[in-house]
Amino acid sequence: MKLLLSLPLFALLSFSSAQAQTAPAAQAKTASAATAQFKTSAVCEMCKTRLEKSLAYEKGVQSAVLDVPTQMLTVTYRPDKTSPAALRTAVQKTGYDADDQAADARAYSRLPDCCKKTNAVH
Ligand SMILES: [Cu+2]
Repeated sequence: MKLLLSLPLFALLSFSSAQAQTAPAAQAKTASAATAQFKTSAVCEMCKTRLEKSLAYEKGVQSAVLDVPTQMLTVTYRPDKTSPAALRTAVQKTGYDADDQAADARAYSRLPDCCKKTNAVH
């Protein structure tokens, strides 16, 4: 999974750096994407929908996919528009833990009971 994700990313990165040497002006249009992964406290399909939607609205995010069984959120983003720290904060503000950072308490309190982190993944 990790290898499959990193291969196209590598191709994309080499493509844009090659382009940067020949046509710097074109680089902005084809800015490379980066990928970040966060371990979240998401437990169900509702969490998946909520998190993916929330991250999709974040500046610079190209895609966000949560794997419910592993609770891993994979975000593809534009490094010139956002950062892993900002994305982690977005996860927390949606009500979920992100790696070792605890969820925003108010957002977490608004989650339905089925989405509380005291539940096992279901
Ligand atoms: Cu849920």
